[in-house]
Amino acid sequence: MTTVDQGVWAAPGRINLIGEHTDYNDGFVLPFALPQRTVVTATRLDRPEWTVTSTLTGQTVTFDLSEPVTGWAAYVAAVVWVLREAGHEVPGARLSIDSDVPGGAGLSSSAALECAVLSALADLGGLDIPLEQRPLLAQRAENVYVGVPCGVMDQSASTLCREGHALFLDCRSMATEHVPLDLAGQGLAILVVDSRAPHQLVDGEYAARRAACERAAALLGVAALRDATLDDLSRLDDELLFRRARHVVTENARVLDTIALLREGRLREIGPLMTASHASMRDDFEITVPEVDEAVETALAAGAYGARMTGGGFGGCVLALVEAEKAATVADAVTAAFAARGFRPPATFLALPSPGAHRLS
Ligand code: GAF
Repeated sequence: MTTVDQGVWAAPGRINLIGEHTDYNDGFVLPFALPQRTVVTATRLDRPEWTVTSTLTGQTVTFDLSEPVTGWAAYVAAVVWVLREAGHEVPGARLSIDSDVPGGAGLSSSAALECAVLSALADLGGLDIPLEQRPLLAQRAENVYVGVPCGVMDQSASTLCREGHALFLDCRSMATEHVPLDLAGQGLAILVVDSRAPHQLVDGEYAARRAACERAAALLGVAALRDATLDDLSRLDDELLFRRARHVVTENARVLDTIALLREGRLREIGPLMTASHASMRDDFEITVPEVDEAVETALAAGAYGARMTGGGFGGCVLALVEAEKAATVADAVTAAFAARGFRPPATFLALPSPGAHRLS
């Protein structure tokens, strides 16, 4: 592979149609990439040193990996680290980073950064890294270097998604199917409501959910909750573990039901599955907050076919499947409901299935 002196690369944020907290249980997810993306302008250097500037904050960080890197630049250092660890000769680089993926909104701004940097470094160095290996590398960078125990969904979506499609991913085999998601063709829209309730994966709750799932799987004697049935769960004496596991088992089934409908082009009919997913996250997995519950209930009352929180939880965004012509009415209803409850005004936008990471110039 030939090296590149400089260029511009982009990787998107994502929204997840359905399949939450299933990825690290070897289960199924169905995200699609957003138009919002992180853009990295990069120049190769002739020494093993990385200088990273965030155009958002104006901060510049230089590192050579001899010392630990913390803060936002850790996500960049993590990618350099993981590529080196995988045996690649990573080129030094000057990187300028810009992004319109909202941070802390559950739209995968971290994965967008990792995947954009990975694309840039791979091309600058002429590194031969097949696309399908990149999500696992980026996930490992985040798990091991940054210390966030995330699954592989976000990095997969940011890397592998295609315009106009959702990505059906089996997180055990890493098999993918690009499922057409022709919202406009069916007169539909996906309205995103950013509740603006802060969301933070590193605060322990995410790790606690993951640990509970692993404990449940161990008690059931299965490799992962992907392998458990609802009947199996009756063997769990601990009521909390039972509910955590029930979320995962039922959520995997909902992803498969959703896929079956999408393959037949029956988009409107996925609404009840989305809403059931939200109820499961609220009642069994206990990862919702009043703002996202309000957004879901109001969207449904205003005519959405289905609505659910997306991402790790404890804040972040809700997506609602609506008739395109009703999107503004539903958005206004949610904004009014937030005002009535004294919540911060939400941000709303329509989600368009967009391409995964690629070189811009
Ligand atoms: C976060 C994680 F990064 C993902 O891996 C996934 O677990 C998601 O929360 C919940 O579905 O985005």
